[in-house]
Amino acid sequence: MFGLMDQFLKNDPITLQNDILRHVEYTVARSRFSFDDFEAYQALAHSVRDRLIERWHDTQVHFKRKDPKRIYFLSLEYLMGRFLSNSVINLGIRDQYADALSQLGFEFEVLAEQEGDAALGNGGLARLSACQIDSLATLDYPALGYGLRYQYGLYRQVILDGYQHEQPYYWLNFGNPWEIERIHVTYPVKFYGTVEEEDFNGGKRQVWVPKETVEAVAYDNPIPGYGTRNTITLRLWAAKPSDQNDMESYNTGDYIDAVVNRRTAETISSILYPDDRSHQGKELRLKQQYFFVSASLQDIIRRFKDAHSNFDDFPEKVALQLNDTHPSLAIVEVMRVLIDEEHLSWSRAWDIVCKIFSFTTHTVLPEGLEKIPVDLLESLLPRHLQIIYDINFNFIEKLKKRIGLDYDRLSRMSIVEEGAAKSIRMANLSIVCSHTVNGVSKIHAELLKTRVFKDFYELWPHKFHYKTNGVTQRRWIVVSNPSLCALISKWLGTEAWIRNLDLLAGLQEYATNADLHQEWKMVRKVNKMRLAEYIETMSGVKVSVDAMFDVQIKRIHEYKRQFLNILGIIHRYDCIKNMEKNDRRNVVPRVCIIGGKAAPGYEIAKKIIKLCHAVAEKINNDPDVDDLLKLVFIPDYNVSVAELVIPGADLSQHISTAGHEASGTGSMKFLMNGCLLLATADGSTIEIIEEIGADNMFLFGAKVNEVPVLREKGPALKVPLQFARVVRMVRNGYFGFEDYFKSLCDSVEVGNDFYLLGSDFESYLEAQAAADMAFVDQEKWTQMSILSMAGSGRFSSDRTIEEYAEKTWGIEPCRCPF
Ligand code: 26M
Repeated sequence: MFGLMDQFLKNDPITLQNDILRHVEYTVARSRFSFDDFEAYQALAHSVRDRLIERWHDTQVHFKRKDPKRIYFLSLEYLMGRFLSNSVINLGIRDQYADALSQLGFEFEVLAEQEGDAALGNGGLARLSACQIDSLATLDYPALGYGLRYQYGLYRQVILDGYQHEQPYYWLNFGNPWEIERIHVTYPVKFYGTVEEEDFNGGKRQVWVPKETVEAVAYDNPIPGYGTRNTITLRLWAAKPSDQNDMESYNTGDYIDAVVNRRTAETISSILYPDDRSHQGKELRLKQQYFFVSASLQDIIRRFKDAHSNFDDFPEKVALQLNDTHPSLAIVEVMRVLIDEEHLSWSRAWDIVCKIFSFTTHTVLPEGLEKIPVDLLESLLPRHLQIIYDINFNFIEKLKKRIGLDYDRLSRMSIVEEGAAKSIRMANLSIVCSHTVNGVSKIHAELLKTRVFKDFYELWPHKFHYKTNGVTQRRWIVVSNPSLCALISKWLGTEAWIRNLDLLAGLQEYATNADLHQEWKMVRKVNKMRLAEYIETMSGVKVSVDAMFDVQIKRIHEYKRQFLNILGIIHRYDCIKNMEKNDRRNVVPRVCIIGGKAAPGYEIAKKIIKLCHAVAEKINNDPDVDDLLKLVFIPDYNVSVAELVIPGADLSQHISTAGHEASGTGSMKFLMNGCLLLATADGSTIEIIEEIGADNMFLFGAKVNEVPVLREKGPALKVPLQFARVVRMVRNGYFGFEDYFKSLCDSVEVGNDFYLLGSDFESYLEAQAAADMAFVDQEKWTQMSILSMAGSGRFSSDRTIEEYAEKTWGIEPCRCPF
């Protein structure tokens, strides 16, 4: 009997081989006697998919039977990267597959490289969603992630003559075996139209008469947990034309036009906005947000109504997490559905809304807060605008009673921003309607309370919390650094750390053990060789693995200060040039590696990329310098590039101007891999210092509280001579492109240097010198490296998710029996 079987699919090498060959023949439709690496990858992926689906079905049935309170994670961005390795590792069948493949004459690693990244997001926020989804599955939480299935992911970065160019990334070109199209899970999403008043129960009510309908189709991506049968869903929505739109044609021309117009529906989910800074008031972006919110909520409400008839139970069964303000229209949509469609009273609907939403913000800067122009909202979602006005009216009335007629404060806190162009402040809406507002690090929460949302904190101190970000060790150690993974398990005598990262602390006692040192250095060297090979293929630059690999990879931003890094490299170059030949022997050789994308419209960020190439050109071709200094830019930085670069890094830089990085998660990935950090006391670094101690890091720069004081000084700020000198070199055309770099140089001149590169420069160079000193003593360096890794336990997304589950969402694990 099928019903009594634990699982249909077996995982012995013979079954796996047969499965792969069957998929070559029938799914990929190639001959099982002749197929290439890509076709082998496709067949392999389908065979893994079958196993995922089996567990996924079991999990969904289990959740349905238990009917626990669920967490719905709403995010417009996910940077999932590749699925293959992560899936087979979480399923616990990587070695079996590797064996099966080798008997077929294929290497697992080689096939894994065939997969393109799922890059449906910009940067930190999007990768955080991906890490958190992995933790939700691993910890058995009844969770479901919702997102958009963009056809064009984050653009491909191509460098021509040192300039960034953006190319469309049509990632679905070769099919996507990791998703399951649910042609029957579709919902109509409506736009535009008018609001009419009609009689209802002896009174009046507002009804929205929309004008356009687009269909949302679900694509499910099964997300397996590690060490559990639980496999949860990441449900991504795609837009399709709807048959509900009127399409009466009177002649051929009308008919053709009508069909052509249908295709505009698909544009809604076609492209990811490639900016990680701000909202630009674009209609398509607003459409995406509402499309996402409406489809997800119809799905959530349908699931609730399947098992419940009274909406008062809704908060006992549903928690909705807003990943930044991008999905915050969900608040308004729940109000609209409950009032207009389910006919609840305003106050009952409001009661429910106030219990179900939690909001996490990922920005520090007030300028980064999302605003939606009222005229846009009025034309696209007229009923929603009314509801926002009503929410705001009630809020302001109550607020007046609390704080009196302090009009400045009232207008700062209002959800509606008055002015020439009226707009809706999405953060204010989210704070007013959520029960909890989370920051992403301790310092971030402090800044939210004292600066960004001070007025709200004073009103509702109980709402404000923080959950320090974390990353998943499954991807960032087990998948990306298998030899370190084996070493850790060997020395700890267990693999339990893969589900409980705190156990890494057990390695502290071996921090000076000579045997561990030797094995550790070996693992690191092999990873560096792999990275050196990649660098040579990508940029043609040969680098020595004996040099210190110094890495800065992240989105390019002024506040992240890649420019400071480059100016430091110019200084190092200048010093080597001006040295006696004999003294050069004392220089610690470095390979400086920079990678990251600039938003297409972000001029200064693009100039930083060009400068990096111009400086690299000069340094890498200077025989005086030789192996003492190399600079390489790694193009098209993404998740899978990170998986290759991080394990091979000796030193990594996290050097944002203090008070600007909400958290930062890259640093955690480096830390877990035994890379030392050169950093400012900003974001999560402050908590990393608490865990591993300042002695094991290279810290520099102004502290959060010093930054405003320094800015205050403006033109009177003292700037070191070396700084003026390196900026002048760029300005005077030492690296060419004088005119092009002028505005970049202007941005750090005295009086104009908002991100304080000048005033931090001296201590930056000191920290760099300290790193050189430490690197000379390889035993000391290795000890620091071990202690970095051993102290990284707190920065697992498992810990973050457990905190959210207990303190914010009020949910419990729901483990599917094996
Ligand atoms: C908004 C509107 C329109 C188009 C795009 C956006 C937008 C998209 C992404 C704005 C911001 C976006 O991301 C911000 C982000 O990635 N923040 C980072 O979040 C990380 C996870 O919490 C933190 O570690 C980083 O410090 C923070 O910069």
